[in-house]
Amino acid sequence: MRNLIFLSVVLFAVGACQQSATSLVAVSSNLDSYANTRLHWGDPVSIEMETTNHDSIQLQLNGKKVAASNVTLGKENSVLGKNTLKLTVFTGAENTVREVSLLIVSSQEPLRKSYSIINSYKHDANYFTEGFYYEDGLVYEGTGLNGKSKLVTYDLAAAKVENSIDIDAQFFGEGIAVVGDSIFQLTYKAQKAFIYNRTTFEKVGEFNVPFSAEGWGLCYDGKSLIMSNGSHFLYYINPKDFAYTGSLQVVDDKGICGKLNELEYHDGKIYANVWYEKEIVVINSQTGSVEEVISLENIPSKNFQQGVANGIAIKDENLLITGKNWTETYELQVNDL
Ligand SMILES: [Ca+2]
Repeated sequence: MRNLIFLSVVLFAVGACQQSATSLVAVSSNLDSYANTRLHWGDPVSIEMETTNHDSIQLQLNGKKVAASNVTLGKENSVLGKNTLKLTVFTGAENTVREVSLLIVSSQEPLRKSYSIINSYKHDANYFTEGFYYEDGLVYEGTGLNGKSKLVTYDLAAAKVENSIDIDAQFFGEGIAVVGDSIFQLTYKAQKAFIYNRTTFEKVGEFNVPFSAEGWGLCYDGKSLIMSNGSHFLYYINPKDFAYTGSLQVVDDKGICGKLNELEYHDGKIYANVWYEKEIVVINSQTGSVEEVISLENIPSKNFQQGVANGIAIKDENLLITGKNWTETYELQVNDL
């Protein structure tokens, strides 16, 4: 929030305000003119309105009452992405409501990051990659498709499987996240997630995703599980009690950034591949702004003929990228990862 936004309401009380409260109230405003506008933090928003015969008016931004004029908007009362501005005109027992969705986009074009491919490793082409994580020489991978879904860990360099567990055929495995001694694994449409002991792969629990959504990607920021569902929303879940704790909308300078898929968290940033795009977006985990883009155009195109780049992991200060049924995993040295 660099500048103040003043929301000014110009109220023209046309006609006799002392008329009977049962009279129909007429409201016209410029609210709708903001429906198809890309706004930025710092832009002035000025609502002009005319009414007849009203008692009072109220403006709410994202459900919170704001002053009718000279209101300072900030991160505390608006978000990047879609916001709801609601105008209510009270006349006696009658309420007239006007509502508009305000789209606030990022003010800066994402930086396009350069990188070098410094290594490649064998990736099992049977793996329909849905979740991907790396630590201490080991890859943890969750795979999808009914009847083929599994959780597997293997040595990255030797491609030697250390542990593997098949998922019941009724479930389609999705994103995974490592939380301490546990591995969490989402499923696609069942709204169910499984928890495994990280060392033994023994299943130690499961829970229902606390809202109605498909499960796509999953990562962990040290406090919350972060889940994607193919939209531009990321959803936060407490891994201790499985409660929904909030969401983040992802936008760039042009608009919402949807089709977010596999996720990885690193150092305040969320890395996500965009379904069927050859790019990784790097998201500010506080604001949802896409600040950087890593194009995967330099990765041999044969891989994308097999499937989407649905495996993102951090290896030290490098990025590991693989995809559904790819034969290789690539290590990318990215400038300032
Ligand atoms: Ca990942």
